[in-house]
Amino acid sequence: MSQRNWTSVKEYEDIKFDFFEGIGKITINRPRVYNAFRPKTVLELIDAFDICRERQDIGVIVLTGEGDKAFCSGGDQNVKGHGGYIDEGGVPRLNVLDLHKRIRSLPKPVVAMVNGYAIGGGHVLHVVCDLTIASENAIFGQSGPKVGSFDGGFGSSYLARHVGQKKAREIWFLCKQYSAKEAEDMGLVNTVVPFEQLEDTTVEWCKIMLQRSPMALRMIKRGLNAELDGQTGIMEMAGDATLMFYLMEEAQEGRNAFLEKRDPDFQQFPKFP
Ligand code: S0N
Repeated sequence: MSQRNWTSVKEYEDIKFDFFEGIGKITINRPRVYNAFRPKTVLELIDAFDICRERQDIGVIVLTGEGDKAFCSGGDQNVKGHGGYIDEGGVPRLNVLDLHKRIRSLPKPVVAMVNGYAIGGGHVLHVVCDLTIASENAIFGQSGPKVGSFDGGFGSSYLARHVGQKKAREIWFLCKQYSAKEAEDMGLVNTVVPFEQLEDTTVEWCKIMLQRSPMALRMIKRGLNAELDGQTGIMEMAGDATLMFYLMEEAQEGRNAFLEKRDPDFQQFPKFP
């Protein structure tokens, strides 16, 4: 395994957030509970993803779990109470849904680097990421109907887009666990590598994406999301079309004419077939 000088971006209690040559690496750091998340973990993850969105020097984000046992085992059963996962103020929350939305709308590729169990809500986390690179020891599965929860949102519908309706129902109804190879065969992960090569391969894939056009990657992610996200997906894609329009002289002519108190001259711009 190559050694990399990851530098810490920000200190948190439940996660680690590091940077290396264009890559933001976010690690759920609760190995004692197989990287299960509590509301605080999710708030920290949202904060780190928001920083990744803003930072110009971050082009790709990697999400992983600490250690060699688990990527994430879902919601922390120790803090599950009446109405959800209880935060430090005693309020029940399901704020992981806000994290799913963040990952989907972040206009940069997000790669799940799955280093062990991806179970329950931890499985959903890799499902919502753009790519999944798994180590050979990774194990995938939903556990909700066995442990008293379910995700009828992206965890079901988007999962079905990956593996098909029949397989998605099997995964949820039976709560079986699947090896990395089985997950690869059903289209749930992009590639499987030995554990020692997991980070090397992930960084290699990230570096390839960093060489690609960020706007093209952004628009592809928007297009693939829009198919499933209805009006919200169209809104995100249209927002980026507006961004590109603002970059064109044609839009600038409208603004300039307004500020200069004259009629705009749009006739100078081509009307493409
Ligand atoms: C991961 C499993 C299969 C590993 O089994 P194994 O190897 O036998 O290890 P264990 O001894 O069981 O575990 C090791 C230690 O880790 C603790 N631990 C593991 N998972 C959790 C957890 N989720 N919460 C708290 N602690 C956990 C164990 O207790 C053990 O600690 P010690 O040694 O001290 O006893 C196996 O551990 C397993 O099946 N884990 C539970 C998986 C689970 O139930 N996850 C929660 C599922 N539910 C959710 O994620 C909620 C989803 C949700 O809320 C949601 C709802 C709507 C929309 C979206 C979501 C969403 O989150 O996506």
